[in-house]
Amino acid sequence: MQLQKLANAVYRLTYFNLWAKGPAPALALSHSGLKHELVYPKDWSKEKGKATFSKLPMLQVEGGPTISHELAILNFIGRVVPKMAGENTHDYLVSQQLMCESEDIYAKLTRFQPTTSKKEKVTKEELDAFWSKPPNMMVHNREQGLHGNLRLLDDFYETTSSGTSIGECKLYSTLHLLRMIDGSVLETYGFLTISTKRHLRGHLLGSASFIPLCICFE
Ligand SMILES: N[C@@H](CCC(=O)N[C@@H](CS)C(=O)NCC(=O)O)C(=O)O
Repeated sequence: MQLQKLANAVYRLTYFNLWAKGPAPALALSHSGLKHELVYPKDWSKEKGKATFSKLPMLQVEGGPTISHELAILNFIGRVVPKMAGENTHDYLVSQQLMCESEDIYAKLTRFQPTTSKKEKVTKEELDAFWSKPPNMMVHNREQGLHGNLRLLDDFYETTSSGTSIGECKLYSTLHLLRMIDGSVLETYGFLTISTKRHLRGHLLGSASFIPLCICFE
């Protein structure tokens, strides 16, 4: 399918009623201007076997491809709508790096943080250490805990000219996820707090609010 056709196609994003890996693509679709709808799976136990890679989120293009994996979906939206990827090299690189650092945080949450369906993943001491601050920035990044990533993001201090690139959609989705677990998590981070307030209170949450999403990590 040619890019011109993709730009005019209708998109369907399927994801669970959870604030986890669906919101960033939903935000990106919303900012992209692409025609789209957001749906929950009707009966996941029946649909799982048919879904590419057997998981969600999944983006279907009417008359075109189906894409799995959150980051692949975000990058695809950036390919169809170049302003979402970042139109100059600076914006592209900022967007990609914010997206990848945010995914690092998500991966750590998956490892440590209890979810509604899986309560105990690590010991209480390990979970406390994961949330403790200030982080020791001299140890291997997998041992730094959550605040190691937040410190690095805050120091990175870069945005794209639009502020709503795919990387920023992933970043704000991730920061909001953290704030759903602990409302004070960003208190000591000037840049992240300002950016989050500006973007989450404004159009980002507003545009995603038509699909209700529950807490996933507790
Ligand atoms: N690498 C994938 C991971 C997706 C994933 O783990 N999806 C979970 C929900 S967050 C899922 O579909 N779980 C239901 C299942 O596996 O049956 C991505 O980044 O999109």
